[in-house]
Amino acid sequence: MLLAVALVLLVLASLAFHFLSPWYFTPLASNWGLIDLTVNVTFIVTGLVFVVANLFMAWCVVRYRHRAGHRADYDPENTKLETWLTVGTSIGVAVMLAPGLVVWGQFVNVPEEAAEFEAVGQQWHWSYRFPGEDGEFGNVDIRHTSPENPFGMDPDDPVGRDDILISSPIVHLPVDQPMQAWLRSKDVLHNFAVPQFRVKMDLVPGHVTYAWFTPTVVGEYEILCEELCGFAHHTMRGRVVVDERADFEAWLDSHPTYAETMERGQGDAALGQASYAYCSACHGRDGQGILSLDAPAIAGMDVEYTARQLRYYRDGVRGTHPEDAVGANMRPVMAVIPDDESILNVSAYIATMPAQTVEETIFGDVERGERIYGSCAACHGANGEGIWAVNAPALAGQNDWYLAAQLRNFRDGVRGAHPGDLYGDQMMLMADILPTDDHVDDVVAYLNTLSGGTN
Ligand code: HEC
Ligand code: HEC
Ligand SMILES: [Cu+2]
Repeated sequence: MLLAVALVLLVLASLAFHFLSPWYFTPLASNWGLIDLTVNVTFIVTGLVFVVANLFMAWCVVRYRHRAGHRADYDPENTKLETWLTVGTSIGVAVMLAPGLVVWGQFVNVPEEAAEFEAVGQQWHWSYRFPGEDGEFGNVDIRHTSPENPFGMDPDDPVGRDDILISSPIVHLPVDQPMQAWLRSKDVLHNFAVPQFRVKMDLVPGHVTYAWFTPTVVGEYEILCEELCGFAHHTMRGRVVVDERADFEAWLDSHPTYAETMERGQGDAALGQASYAYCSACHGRDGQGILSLDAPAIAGMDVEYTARQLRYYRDGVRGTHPEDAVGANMRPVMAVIPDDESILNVSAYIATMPAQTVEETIFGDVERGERIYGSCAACHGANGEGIWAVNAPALAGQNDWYLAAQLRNFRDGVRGAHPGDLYGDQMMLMADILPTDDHVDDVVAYLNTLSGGTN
């Protein structure tokens, strides 16, 4: 009797959860309403079977409970019942699968009028490419990939010269325009998914896959990497902004073509040296950092990373959180190097400065720190040397008090939460494994032991 009551309660609770749960579809923002239909059909068919089977079981438990003097019938063959069950099950399965096959047919057949773009996945970052004026993509090959050529563009292919390269994880798309997304991975399996579009497709290294959709609602949506296998894919977030056509075109025009990125160069260290005189007041003549001013070591820092941080300070992405009094120090500095070119020049100079030895000020449980750092090494390198391919800076050789302050900042959302902070989510999500200041000190104490060398 108790079992029967439990079964009925199970059914009621499941139904209540299904209808009252706050975890439901996000509002639809693409043409793929049919995907919702197939999911709903599956819910209805499996839901009916679930309710009927459990209530039937509850009824049997009561109706055929043990009673003295009663014996069960033995009925191993019942053709009528078996036919009935087989036909019923087949219809149920067919109803569930048939709409899916029809929708899949549409999902893999891209309409003629679709425009194209490419989404490139890498650990743990999205970037995008548009075909440019000729409407055709240039050749790419992983063998051409380098810090100067992150898309792996073939330098000898004239078709690729006008390709437009978007190295940020934020992409804009025009509303009501069917889009074919070509999906390319630079390293491991990834998965491109925009919940509001109901679109989801794997990126497979060595292949180019695709998905298509028509964004129907202007707005901003998150791109998720829904790859389960592997490390840190949940930190791989991008954003798609659906614009009116004119806004989209203005956005696209503001990005460089491949030919333009080649001409831009890597900054002039000699010119940058002149502006460094100003920086030395806080960061030290040799870029070793000065504790009393909270200014970190910067000598030898990677050009791309330095330039990105300087643009962040300039654009208010970093150093503007109300609790970031220390970061605010860098905001007025940017008046001295306001444009991208002078930022690149001073960054190029900083990269040429020999790394300095820094003093230890934080002592913690180095062994525990080493265990924690196991989760960081995939991005920052086993020796804390930094890995340009995943945009993670060197940590070894940095002042420990500065590292600890930054980790607390990421943990508390003081750094990284600004929507323009391209990799902030990654570090905010990673800082979850450093819940207390002791964890922070331990991992920083371990970083003090690392050489930073690449071997
Ligand atoms: C008034 C003192 C001061 C001056 C002048 C100054 N900085 Fe800074 N800088 C700081 C402080 C303090 C921080 C740490 C900010 C934070 O916590 O976000 C910092 C952070 C930085 C960072 C971020 C480092 C990292 O690892 O993320 C860079 C890059 C940087 N400064 C470059 C420069 C350059 C280039 C100049 C000269 C054009 C300069 N700074 C001038 C005080 C200064
Ligand atoms: C998924 C890759 C990834 C993982 C894992 C990761 N980081 Fe980072 N980390 C980054 C990236 C990318 C940046 C640069 C952020 C930016 O450009 O603003 C960064 C920045 C940092 C900074 C700021 C450095 C500076 O000079 O200001 C610190 C400190 C840091 N990470 C420590 C850690 C620690 C400790 C762990 C492990 C608990 C960790 N990271 C795990 C990707 C990662
Ligand atoms: Cu991924």
